[in-house]
Amino acid sequence: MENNKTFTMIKPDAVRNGHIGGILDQILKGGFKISAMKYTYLTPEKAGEFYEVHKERPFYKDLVGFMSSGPIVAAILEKDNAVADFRTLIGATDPSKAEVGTIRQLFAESIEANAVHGSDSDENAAIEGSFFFSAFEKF
Ligand code: DGI
Repeated sequence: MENNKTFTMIKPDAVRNGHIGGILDQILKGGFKISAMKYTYLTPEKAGEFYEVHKERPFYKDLVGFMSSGPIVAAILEKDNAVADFRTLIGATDPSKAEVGTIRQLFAESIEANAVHGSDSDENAAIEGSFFFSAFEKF
């Protein structure tokens, strides 16, 4: 499986707070190339499907509500070692624990409204990318 792609979303909090430009700037400065990108919206049904792996967790309902609360930016990013390097760039899930200078430390509000998503494996990066993009939308 290729290890040079990851999938990200700029979440509704970051879009609402005007951070699309700032986050894309950090992503590009971090050495990632944008292979696909769209400004879109997750319905509650689609958000529930995307986060299906968390459906037994206590925060699932709130997470689905939050992720469908406004527009998002979805993107496929390309770089060597993309999944691991992107998770380093975004920082810990809880922004109060994220390293200084990471995207979540700079732009996130809380553990739920944490500004960005980053895939956790090459396999999930491929699945998540295909959730949003068809073959002819990826470069
Ligand atoms: O891969 P991550 O996004 O860093 O984290 P994850 O896959 O463990 O969780 C997915 C999302 O679920 C995360 O970005 C925000 C939300 N989440 C995770 N843990 C908690 C949480 N939301 C709340 N309210 N409380 C949590 O403990």
